Amino acid sequence: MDVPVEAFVIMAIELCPDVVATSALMTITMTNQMVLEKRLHEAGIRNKMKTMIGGRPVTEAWAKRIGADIYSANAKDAVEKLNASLSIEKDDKDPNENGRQSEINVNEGLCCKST
Ligand code: B12
Repeated sequence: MDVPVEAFVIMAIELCPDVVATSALMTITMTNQMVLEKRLHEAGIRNKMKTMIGGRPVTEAWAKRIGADIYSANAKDAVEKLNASLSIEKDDKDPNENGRQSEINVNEGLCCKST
């Protein structure tokens, strides 16, 4: 089913997920991945999450061009890249800080709304 970009933005604000992943199976729907990047920036939450893109016509070059964090051509590679990306981020954190996941629990998913 085609999901409107705004639905991704609303859910991202609501849930503040670690990653927003989108699949585009057609060249004409790829542009929505670019719009999503822009809308997440406009909502002020782009730096709070990773974006990951994939789908038949999608390429690494497209990911670079639109500013998506992670591209993958298949599910296995996607999981590996995401795990690597998230664990690097966690390793970078202050060990005394519980990280965004705890923030989400404390704020019941409202962490993105507070900015
Ligand atoms: C099944 C299918 C349909 C089904 C979809 C059923 C459904 N509910 O999902 C139906 C019949 C509805 C359909 C309709 C249409 N389709 Co169609 N469809 C396909 C088909 C045969 C398979 C797609 C699929 O599901 N593959 C299985 C998945 C698992 O594989 P995958 O997409 O390659 O995904 C892998 C990777 O890309 C990656 N990946 C995918 N997504 C993501 C996301 C992330 C975040 C990551 C990291 C990785 C990742 O991981 C997956 C596993 O390795 C493709 C042809 C093809 N070979 O891709 C055409 C295809 C996508 N369809 C096409 C077209 C044109 C259409 C229609 C416009 C036809 C029409 N005129 O109505 C409509 C559009 C409907 C719409 N609004 O989207 C074209 C698109 C051409 C283009 N370049 O834009 C294709 C490529 C066929 C072709 N060669 O012409 N389609």
